[in-house]
Amino acid sequence: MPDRPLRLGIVCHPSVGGSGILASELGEELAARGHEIHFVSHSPPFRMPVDAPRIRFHPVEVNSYDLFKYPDYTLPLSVKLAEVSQAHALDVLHVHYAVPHATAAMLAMTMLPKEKRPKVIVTMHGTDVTLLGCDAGYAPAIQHALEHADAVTTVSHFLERAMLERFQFSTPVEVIPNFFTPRPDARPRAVVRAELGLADDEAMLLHLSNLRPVKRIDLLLEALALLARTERFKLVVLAGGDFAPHAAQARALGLADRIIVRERVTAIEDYLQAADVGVFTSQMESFCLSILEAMTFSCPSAAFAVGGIPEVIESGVHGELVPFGDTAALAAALAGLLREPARRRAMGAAACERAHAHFSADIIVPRYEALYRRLTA
Ligand code: GMT
Repeated sequence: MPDRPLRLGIVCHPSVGGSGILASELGEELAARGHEIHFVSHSPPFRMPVDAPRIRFHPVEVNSYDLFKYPDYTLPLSVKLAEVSQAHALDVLHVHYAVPHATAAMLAMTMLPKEKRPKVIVTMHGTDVTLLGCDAGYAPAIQHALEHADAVTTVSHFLERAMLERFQFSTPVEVIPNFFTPRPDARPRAVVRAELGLADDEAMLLHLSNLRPVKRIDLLLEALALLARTERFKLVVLAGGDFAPHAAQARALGLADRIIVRERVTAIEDYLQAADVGVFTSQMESFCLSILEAMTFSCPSAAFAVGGIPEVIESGVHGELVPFGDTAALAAALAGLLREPARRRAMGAAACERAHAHFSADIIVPRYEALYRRLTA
């Protein structure tokens, strides 16, 4: 008899950030494979499909009370998780990003009779280890929640090592890398380039991120100022945050008319397929979903070799990696890619092949399904 579809709860931060995007896409893929998906968050996740079959969204209502200086989200989330787990007889509750989701899930389980508790999986995404994991106000709570989960996953071996250095717990850990499935209905490359006002001899560089401090937009602009001395290009920024704080630096470096910002774009595929090179300057990435998104469109990237990025691309094969902070080396790597279109295309093709072979939904989603099945067997 075939395995019955599973009833799965997914908890994530809904804003533009890697963990929420990955969680939304995982939910979408699992629903397409016949499972019933229940997203729980304070707002619908950024890339969650609306009106898709077998996908439901359960909002967490956060009230503000005069007594509290700061509104509390963890308790209403835990109550909602207990309610949804029981009402929909969830098999698994998969929480993405430990804070505060893993603690809320743990608390929710203690509100339910043992036989009604779904298995809890915590996926660590990055700053829940590398930033909050170093904060004395959070670390003990993260460790406690990891100890009480049924399974923990991380998105790279780098993050697994970082997590095991910081936290002691006995729950089994599995590395399941990120995946990306591009949507098909992209506008033609020429139409997108025309929309952006790109001349025929102008290269299109692409940066996608939430622009948080860890993305080091200051270094991105420094590298591009060096590149601008010799190359013709425009940088398109698909921004999940406000670019305004960086505008003064861009102007001071003479880059103002070379930067095009598009905010909260959902059809990222339009821009990915039109781009020549991706450029990323984070000081830390556990994986860097944006590099993978570019890879699936045969777009090689230049980036700093930090965190899990070298697990995603090999320098010189699928893109170029340079030491963190070396903006001159980054500019030189970018100039090389722009001047040698044949090498750039070969790297793009290798990147695309690697994305499909290692980081596609067909490879990764069955690994999550297998984990769910093992836990619920
Ligand atoms: O940095 C972001 O874009 C947000 C952050 C998140 O958790 O939402 O991203 C982290 O998770 C992504 C998905 O697993 C990873 O691809 C990113 O590398 C990771 N970011 C950091 O570690 C800084």
